[in-house]
Amino acid sequence: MEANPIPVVTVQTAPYDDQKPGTNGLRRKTIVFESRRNYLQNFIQSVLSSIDLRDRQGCTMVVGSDGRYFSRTAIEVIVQMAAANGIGRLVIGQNGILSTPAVSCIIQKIKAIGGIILTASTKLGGPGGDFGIKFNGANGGPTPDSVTDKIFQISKTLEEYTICPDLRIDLSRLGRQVFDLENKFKPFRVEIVDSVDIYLNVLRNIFDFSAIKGLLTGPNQLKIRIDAMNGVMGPYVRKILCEELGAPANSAVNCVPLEDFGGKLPDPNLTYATSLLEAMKAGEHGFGAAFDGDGGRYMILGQNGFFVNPSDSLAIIAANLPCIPYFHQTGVHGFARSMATSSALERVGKVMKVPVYETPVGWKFFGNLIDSGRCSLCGEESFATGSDHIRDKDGLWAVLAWLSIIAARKQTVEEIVRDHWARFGRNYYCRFDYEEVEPRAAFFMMRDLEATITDKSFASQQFAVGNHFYSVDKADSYDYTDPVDGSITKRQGLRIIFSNNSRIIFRLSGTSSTAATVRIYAESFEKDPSKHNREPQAVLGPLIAIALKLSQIHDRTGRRGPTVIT
Ligand code: VG1
Repeated sequence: MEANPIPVVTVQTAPYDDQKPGTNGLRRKTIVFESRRNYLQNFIQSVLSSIDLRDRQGCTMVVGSDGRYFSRTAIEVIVQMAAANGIGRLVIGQNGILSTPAVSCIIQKIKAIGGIILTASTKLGGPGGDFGIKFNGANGGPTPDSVTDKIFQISKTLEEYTICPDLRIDLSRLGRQVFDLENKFKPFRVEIVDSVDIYLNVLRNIFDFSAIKGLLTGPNQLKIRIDAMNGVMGPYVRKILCEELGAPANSAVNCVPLEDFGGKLPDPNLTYATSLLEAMKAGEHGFGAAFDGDGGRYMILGQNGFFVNPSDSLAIIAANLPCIPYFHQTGVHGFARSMATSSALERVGKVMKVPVYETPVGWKFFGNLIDSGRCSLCGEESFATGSDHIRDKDGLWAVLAWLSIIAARKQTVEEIVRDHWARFGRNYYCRFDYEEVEPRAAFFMMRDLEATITDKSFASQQFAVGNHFYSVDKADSYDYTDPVDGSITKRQGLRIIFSNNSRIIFRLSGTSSTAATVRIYAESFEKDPSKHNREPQAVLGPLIAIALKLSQIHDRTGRRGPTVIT
């Protein structure tokens, strides 16, 4: 304990009008946090003030980061402000490192009031990159709009914040650090915890570790390659997959968390996880996976680089839940997917007689469904899957789910996927991203498109592209009513659903730090197994053509094509 109590000071500040959290937290260019006066402090004060004073006094919060540049500076400020604002205890990952699923898991385990995660997920790190702040609530999951709206309201009129500028902690030293504060009766405590242990213990009770170990060791071992992309997952991959489950040390690559992720985007898809793709194409490994910066998202590849579409991955895990011991205890109550995710999950739900919920994009919408016992498994097309074991997306959980399925079914990744298609049909799916679009151009394009598709005449519209015909079944701007608390979230994307089960969806991303990103999602269903071998983009070509024509996106944004296709 310090000899003299640490002073608590109040600092005058001026509010910002742009601190509205997006799909998951506040994301800005790092330079915005670094150079705009009190930009970080203002937002943290708004987050802390959003917690009712009675709940805040003496409570516990969790803090972690994906290790990106500026995280350490931000953690220091958060610690100083948490202390000054009456938080009793902070639990922080060693060296500031905690994956998003680990934070969610620790919040639940220790009954914390919430947690702050410093990450911009898949976005570039470093001084020229992005920085972000996610705020998860007492259930462990991303806070709903009611909370983020409150934070935004507070931030717009904020005039001061409180801080203990002299409080210093040692992020590297495991264990408890206690501080006496001026004018506070109770000491403020910080607990530095191992980044992996608590989360690992939860996974141990979910999966059959010995079955997975059997798969990864011995003469007939499955050779795996796991790419942590220099994000937060390195320590988790090493400890859990290598040390605990026996995968050889050289199966894990890029396992040192770097402040700039080695200059690459920690985005696990075919565009950015190219080194994994190349390695898998060599044919030596039977299973490959990559993670994003904060460990929520994952990509699965089979031998020779066979790609598992994330919407398919969700459906396949759903269909194979009995391979995971956890679900024998808890049962399977329901599934959920975001509206942009393919409807492959519905086909599984139908066969398993399990309800499937559709939500807007963003994990925060799954929270109520899971908390109320309606949902056991959920996911998004953006390479994210999770279950009711925690309240956030969990990339490593999904990888262990896949390994459990492989161990139980004794099939390759490709065989499992092809069997699934043969049984349920194949939902061809792809997403076009137009990044860094001029915001006004994107806004007006969406506004006009909304007018077009919600016009009465559109409902009877038919389209012919080559010899393909599509007639509109339903077109709307997607509004969501939460089945648990009845809250309504409006205008979450533009949907065109055709009578042959094909769909096109348009939406503006809520995670870009500058400019706008337009996403176009296309899906069509094919029952006939003899037609399951096609290239998704070829199959979806006619739908994409309709999408481009209706939106006029190329004319309106001055683009010739998308920046990324997944
Ligand atoms: C994207 C994804 C969405 C995901 C969100 C946060 O949002 O599409 O599925 O939940 O990122 O992901 P948007 O608004 O840009 O489409 V994460 O990995 O930062 O928690």
